[in-house]
Amino acid sequence: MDGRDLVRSVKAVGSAGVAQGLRTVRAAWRRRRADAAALPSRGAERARVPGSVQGAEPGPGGGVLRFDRSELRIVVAGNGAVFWGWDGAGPEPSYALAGRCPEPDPRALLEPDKDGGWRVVSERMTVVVSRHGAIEVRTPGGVTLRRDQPPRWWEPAGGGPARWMQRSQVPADARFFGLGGRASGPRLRDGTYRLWNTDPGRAFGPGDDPLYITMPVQMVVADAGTHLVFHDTTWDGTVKLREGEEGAGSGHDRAGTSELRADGGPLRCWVMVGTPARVLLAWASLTGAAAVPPAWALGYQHARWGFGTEQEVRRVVAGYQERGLPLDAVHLDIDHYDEHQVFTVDEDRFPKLPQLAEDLRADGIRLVSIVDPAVRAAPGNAVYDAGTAEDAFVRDASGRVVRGVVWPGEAVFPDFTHARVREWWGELYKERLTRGFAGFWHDMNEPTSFAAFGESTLPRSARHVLEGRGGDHREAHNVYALCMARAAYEALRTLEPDQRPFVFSRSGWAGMQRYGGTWSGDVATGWPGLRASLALVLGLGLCGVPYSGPDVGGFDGSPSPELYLRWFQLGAYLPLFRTHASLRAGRREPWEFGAEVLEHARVVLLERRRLLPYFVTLAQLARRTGAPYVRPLWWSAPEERALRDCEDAFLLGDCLLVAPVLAPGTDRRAVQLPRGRWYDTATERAYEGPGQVLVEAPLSRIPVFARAGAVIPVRGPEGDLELEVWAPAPGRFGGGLVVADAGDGWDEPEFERYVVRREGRSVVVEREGEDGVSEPPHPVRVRGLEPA
Ligand code: NBV
Repeated sequence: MDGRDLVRSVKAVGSAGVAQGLRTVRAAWRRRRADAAALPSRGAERARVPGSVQGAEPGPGGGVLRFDRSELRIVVAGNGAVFWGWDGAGPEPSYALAGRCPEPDPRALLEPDKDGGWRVVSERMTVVVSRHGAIEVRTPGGVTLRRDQPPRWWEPAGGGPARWMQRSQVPADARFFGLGGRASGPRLRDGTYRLWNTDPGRAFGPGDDPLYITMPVQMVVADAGTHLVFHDTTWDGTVKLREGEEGAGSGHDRAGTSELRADGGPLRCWVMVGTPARVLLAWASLTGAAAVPPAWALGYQHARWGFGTEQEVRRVVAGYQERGLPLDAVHLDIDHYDEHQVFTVDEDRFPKLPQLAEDLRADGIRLVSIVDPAVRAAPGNAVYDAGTAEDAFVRDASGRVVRGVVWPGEAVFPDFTHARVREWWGELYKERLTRGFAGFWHDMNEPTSFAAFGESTLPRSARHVLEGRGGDHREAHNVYALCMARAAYEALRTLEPDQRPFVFSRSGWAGMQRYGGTWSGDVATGWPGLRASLALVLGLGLCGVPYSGPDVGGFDGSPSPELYLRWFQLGAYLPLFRTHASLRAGRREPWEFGAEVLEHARVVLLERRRLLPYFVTLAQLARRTGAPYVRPLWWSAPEERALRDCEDAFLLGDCLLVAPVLAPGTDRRAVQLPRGRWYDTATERAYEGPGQVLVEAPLSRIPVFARAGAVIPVRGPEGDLELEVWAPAPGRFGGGLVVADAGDGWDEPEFERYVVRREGRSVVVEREGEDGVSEPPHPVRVRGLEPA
């Protein structure tokens, strides 16, 4: 490290100053030394491929194929997904799977194929394995969706984990999505994407990769069909993507390629085939249903790093109330802690927190607390003392507790991969509940530990329990936050059994939706950051994480009034709608940007509140079906290429199409409409898709379209549920599902199904039940009918 690095590291930790800077230097050295001692360099490596197939053993749902130097296990599961694992890898254990692996599909059989290969035929796909171990996934109609070449391994001659590589081909027209939260998406362009959860250490933009959530989950969309592939390894790795090229009818297409390299872990994967909806349903059945946030977490939330005092919180809340602006939650950041120590409160600046929480609660506003995993390593700090007694903290290979540096200074890290530690940690949320907090915001859990040089995380050699199997940070890193979320979620279920927990986490991994959602992290203030906000939400949704949203206004600096407003207008249609900013950033309250912005922001807030029942419905549907609230335009028509390439608009559920403004100086914009009739909700003017239309996008609003025939549950003026129904085109039908709010507990809500038909100049709306149709139990307002 040179002097410049030192200066940078001191700056990076801001006001904590020089002492903290020096700690980060020491921590970086410690990290380097620990890894050098415990992780021998790989040395000479032997490369290996499977060789030729020697025999097959059919089993339930598939079977095992024996190759010269490896073994391949294939199982088609009852949910339609197919699993295969090399070198004897089975589906379990896995951090991604929810509970036990689905049962094999007894109808899927392993049979000989031509040229000495084998195949497994199932209802949704055919998997063909060549004599040398190439694997092809075909649609039931025989079209190839993916072809994996035989994998390769590199084994260190002196023992240790084998690295591996899997190269795959996809159709020339295919587009890639997913891989966790990628700021450059949602369509993943050619490039190399790393699989290692990373705090970029500064506000990020579309060019920054990787970020806090990485997942080996790819959604591949092609004319021939959509598939999701999940390589179930938590180890560091990369995915190199290259989109294909079509030879314009010349017959010389170049296939798209995806090349996955992992530093270790089993070589195993799951593939799901079908429509996007089917694929995500299968993914959810594999990795778990998404937690449904309490209704208030589907409202508008305001956060701030640096409220500083209770009075300031009250002042800001009063600012919303005086102006008649709805507000559902306030988030307290690390500055409310006593010297940045988790599970403490600075009693001087926040002397009556429970009172504050109670007062806010009386006004319908919940308090949310940030929770950082790092614990200040100082005897006398109760969490440190208890964790030490509990032997809860991560140790290095020689048995010493690993020390890193985070906000509270020298810090230690709970090992969340240990059930006992999760239980201990979960109990600590009792303190938060007693203070009056109703929700939890997990930060810094990549995990981040500041380092003056090298990676800002724990040493790779640090030991983890990994549910009793034992291993090191190379394997545990990517699931650290997932396990932390599990600790909180499971504890909250016992601590407050009649409330659905609200947990959202900066980092995570496949399956994190079981415990809650996430947010953008420190998205840079600027138009590119605004675009990245949408990319992240869309990409995460396609990886099964439906609840997320950006720091509206961006994390750092000060957005222009225009940028702030456009961000606010977008944020209102995303699941997590939250303004937030850094300690030294400018204000983010809607009245801080002038009278005009305030008026437009008020409209936005009222509209979000009006749409709350629709968000409740979408949250329930996400739980039941795996479909994210926010979906790419190609969701229902992946074969429409113009939709596949559209990245600046999205579907909110089945009913709405939102076309945010993502560039300055805009007063109109082009919108790509999917097939069918769409109404501009502001003017009720009807447009016929598919095709592109140009619509007004004045500063006062962003274009939002409703699908003809849609039934949208909204909050009426008295707070009751109403149905907003958009007229089907003449001769057409419509309808949809509405899930009424059954409170923030665990009562099963009722799913109401509506059908809509057009009868001449009028629209008939009926509820469909087991004993036929009936009048809707809510007031109905029909929109979009052209005047007589
Ligand atoms: O806790 C402070 C911030 C928080 O406001 C932000 O939302 C997180 O993403 N936190 C990061 C740590 C400091 C980042 C510079």
